[in-house]
Amino acid sequence: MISEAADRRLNTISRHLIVTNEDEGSNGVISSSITSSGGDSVFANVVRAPEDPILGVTVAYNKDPSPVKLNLGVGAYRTEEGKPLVLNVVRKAEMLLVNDRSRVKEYLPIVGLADFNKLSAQLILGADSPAIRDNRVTTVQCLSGTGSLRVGGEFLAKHYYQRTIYIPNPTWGNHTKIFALAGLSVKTYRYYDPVTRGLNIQGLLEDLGSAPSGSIVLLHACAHNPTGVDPTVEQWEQIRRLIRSKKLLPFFDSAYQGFASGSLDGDAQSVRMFVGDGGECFIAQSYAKNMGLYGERVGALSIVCGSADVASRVESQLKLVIRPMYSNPPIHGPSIVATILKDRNLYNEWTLELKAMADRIITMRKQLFDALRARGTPGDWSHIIKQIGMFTFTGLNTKQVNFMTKEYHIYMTSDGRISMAGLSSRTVPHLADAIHAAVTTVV
Ligand code: KET
Repeated sequence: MISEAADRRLNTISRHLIVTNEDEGSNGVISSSITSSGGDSVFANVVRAPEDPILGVTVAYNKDPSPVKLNLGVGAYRTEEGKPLVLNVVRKAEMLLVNDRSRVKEYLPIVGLADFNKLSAQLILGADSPAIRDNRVTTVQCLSGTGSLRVGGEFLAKHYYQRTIYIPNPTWGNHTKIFALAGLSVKTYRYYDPVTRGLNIQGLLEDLGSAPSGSIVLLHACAHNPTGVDPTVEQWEQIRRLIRSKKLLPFFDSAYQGFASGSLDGDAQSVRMFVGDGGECFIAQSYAKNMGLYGERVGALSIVCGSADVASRVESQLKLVIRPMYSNPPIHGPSIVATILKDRNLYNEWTLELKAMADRIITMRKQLFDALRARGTPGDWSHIIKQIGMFTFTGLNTKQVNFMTKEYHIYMTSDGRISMAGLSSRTVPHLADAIHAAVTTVV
């Protein structure tokens, strides 16, 4: 017997998977979904799944033998030499950890490393946050941003009266899957206007204005993925007032703190506006990008509650979500983060390295924009320098993307998003040639 709740969950999931298959069918990197010979396996009926629309780009890239190939798919920072970067400050922290003989590899508590949790809440909310001072914030260490979103989603599906979450259109592709699998019903609100290549603030306010009271609203704290379009401070204030007056519940995804403006405090401003008004909210934090700890899977979920008593009861329930999922989180990554965040010198060193990454991305924007202008590529490309964060939402269509992959060995997601962090001065001309050819030959 399948319970009604489980049944509803399965329906949501299968409905979603059908949509995803259709969505991804046109992506050049997706493999066939028809099974070949099953032999006598009990799994003979398992259908081949499509590759992930973002991580699958790297799979296709790895298979390409071309020496000029370029991976602008996944949002992962590369140096001018095109190499992954381990921050100096991370290496220093790791040396300190390795040389400290008192460190052991025991299990962490279910909620993770206490120091890490406290410092993470301070990083996003500000060290002097009244919510932290009043013990109204519960923070649990999770498996990077994705795990934090999922734990938050599972908690909401179990303990919150409203099951609908509104996510921006478009958004990071994994949001839909994370929240649908957590048991929430996923709807979208208007966000991006392809004509102005800017924020559709009117549409956003209308859609959130007509959402049922209590609905959850997913907001990108900064550097919206994939559009690179963020609300201005005034627009954030409009959004905040609407969300509070309609009693909607904000859920921030903060995957790029420090990457948008180069300033950790500047990029936390949206979140701090919502916490400053005394209301409740969820925040999922990732250290993948801003500390370059991608594969260490370090992140945190903070829930800002109305009182200290509620916060401690919420935390007790978060433990019941986490324990049967992965028991307790890993120890190495959060130890690196805590070492850096609690030492003034290491912290300052981190901010400099972070700023250097953000600045290199901004330089790439300028270089690509100049290269297209120099080629006389038709169209207005000023959005390349206006957009914020790791990505440019180019406006190239799927056919043009496929053309660039086939003819120029440039790999990117089929929605026309390019990871600016994957570019270098050396590869900008190749990309500009490809974009020029795509827009002048493919409709
Ligand atoms: N939120 C957003 C908005 C986001 O772009 C990512 C990752 C995550 C959360 C999760 O990151 P984590 O590694 O779980 O901390 N985005 C890049 C990588 C990916 O798709 O997994 C990307 O968009 O390329």
